[in-house]
Amino acid sequence: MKVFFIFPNLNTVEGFNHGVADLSGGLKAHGHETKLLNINEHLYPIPTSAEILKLVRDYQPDVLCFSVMTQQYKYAVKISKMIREEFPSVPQVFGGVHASMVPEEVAKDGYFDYIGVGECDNALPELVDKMAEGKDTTNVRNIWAKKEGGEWVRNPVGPYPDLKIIAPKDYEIFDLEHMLVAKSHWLSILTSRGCPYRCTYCFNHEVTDRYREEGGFAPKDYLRHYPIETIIGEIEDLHKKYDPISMVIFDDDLFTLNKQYVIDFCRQYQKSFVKTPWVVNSHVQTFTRPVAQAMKDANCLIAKFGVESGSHRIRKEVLDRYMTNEKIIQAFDIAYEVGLHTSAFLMFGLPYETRKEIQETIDLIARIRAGRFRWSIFFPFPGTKSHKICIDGDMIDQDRMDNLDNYFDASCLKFDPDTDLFIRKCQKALSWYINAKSDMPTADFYAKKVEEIEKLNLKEWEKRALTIKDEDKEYSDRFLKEGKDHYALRYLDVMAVRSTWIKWEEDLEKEKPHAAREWRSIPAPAQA
Ligand code: B12
Ligand code: SF4
Repeated sequence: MKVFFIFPNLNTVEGFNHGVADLSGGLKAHGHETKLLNINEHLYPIPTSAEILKLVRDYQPDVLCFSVMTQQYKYAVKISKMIREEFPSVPQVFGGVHASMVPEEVAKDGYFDYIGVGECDNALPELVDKMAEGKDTTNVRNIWAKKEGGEWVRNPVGPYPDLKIIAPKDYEIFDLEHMLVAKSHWLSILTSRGCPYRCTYCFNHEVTDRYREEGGFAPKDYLRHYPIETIIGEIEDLHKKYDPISMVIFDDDLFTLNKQYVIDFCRQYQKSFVKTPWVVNSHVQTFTRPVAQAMKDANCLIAKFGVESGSHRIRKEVLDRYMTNEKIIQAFDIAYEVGLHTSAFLMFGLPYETRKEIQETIDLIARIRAGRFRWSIFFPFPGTKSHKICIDGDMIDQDRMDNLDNYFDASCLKFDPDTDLFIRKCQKALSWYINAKSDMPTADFYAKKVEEIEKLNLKEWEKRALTIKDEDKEYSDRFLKEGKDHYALRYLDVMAVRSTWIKWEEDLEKEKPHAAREWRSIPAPAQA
């Protein structure tokens, strides 16, 4: 069978989709053929409707498979309807995070013929096999099937797929060469699936609840690692095929969860011919000194942490994140002691968050002196506990939510005007607020800038907001020349990077232009 994947991925990062790579690998192992339409403006011009239809016409698929996150749902539906008009008999399967979170809503909308719920590595090949053999397709675990008349058969999920035996990922379905160039030669890899925590804004608690309720599968079984040899093999193969790779980015929810796995992995990585620096998501609760040291010894460059909020109350009462500020500070200190650069993820505009509590986040980031930080404005993903918190508190401005296709631009929660304005200011100028609270030599300068913008009302701010990015660059260029430490916007509009790193990167570029793989030979700044 010919299976055509569509990955709508607009107005967001040009990410690799591990789910599609896994599913395509599984389908190929069952003898099927696959193709992907990866729609992302950073990678390719956005295809017109006519171009999408032509692609489908040229490929003549037997099945269409959509892999979709929540904020892409509306766009996916638009494409689905358009294809359906010309190809009414090609079955359409809808899967991905949105399907797993709110399958009932997708079923109610009724646009698709099948909905994949949860991890479909075994289910999708089984479904496509059955289609090929003309067998009954309404009894596949993890797959909801629409019968004639529109009624749905809701099959329960099957066991979590065993990562030790699933088919190899199909990296080739992506135009990886092209993607790597667009992503500064950063290669995404996944070494595990699952997370034991239950943060209210994340989809993991919903996944484990569904697997427990529908199949009796224990939450602990959600956590799985690929065998280390498999991952090292993948990384080595990809290095041989796609040269140069400047950084390996491990996309796992939580790379440092299993201490022994990390230590063993680091040992194996050191033995490999691949010496590329790497980046991981870590967790302050599981980031111990031996783990950090093993990572550093194996050429890890950046450890990223979800800090999210500096307010203990918000973390505990709204986010279900039970770490203390001391624990957060300790994790960052460990990273600096062993020489790792750090990155902190932050969120603001959280349910019931006050202006004072947002300020606590600013203070904490200034205190821990993260190497970089990236922020987002809270978005209540349907199906999560945080969404329920917002519904129960009547906090969602539905119009705003319906028109938001990302979680960077604005809040869709109803805040009082003062907090709302503060959120808007932080959205553009968070790094100025953090610089102002830091102990860096530029703190006074940024404190004056903050004072300036704090005086502006909404209308005045809307005008000033347009110049913040250029102003930030101007100040940063000046301070870089003067050798004065500060954070500046870099890479994204919602990321600020410490000037020690910016300077390091600039020096490297001067010294070894484009010799990305050589970067490792010059130690990166962990912390000034
Ligand atoms: C790795 C990762 C990334 C990577 C890679 C993204 C990717 N698409 O693979 C990067 C860094 C690029 C990324 C970016 C973003 N991410 Co992200 N990411 C993750 C993370 C940590 C793991 C995803 C993963 O690879 N899982 C393992 C694979 C195998 O699972 P999977 O992709 O879900 O695929 C399985 C099933 O969904 C299903 N399936 C998938 N597609 C299809 C299609 C069909 C037809 C069928 C039947 C089944 C099916 O079968 C697959 C195999 O088992 C998850 C959290 C998590 N634990 O999943 C967040 C998560 C998916 N990300 C999230 C978000 C919000 C984003 C961003 C929007 C963030 C941003 N603002 O930039 C962007 C969006 C980019 C994009 N559209 O891909 C949210 C999504 C929430 C939602 N309800 O939509 C999650 C769930 C985290 C959270 N907040 O809860 N992300
Ligand atoms: S620790 Fe990260 S991946 Fe795990 S539940 Fe919380 S937000 Fe999700």
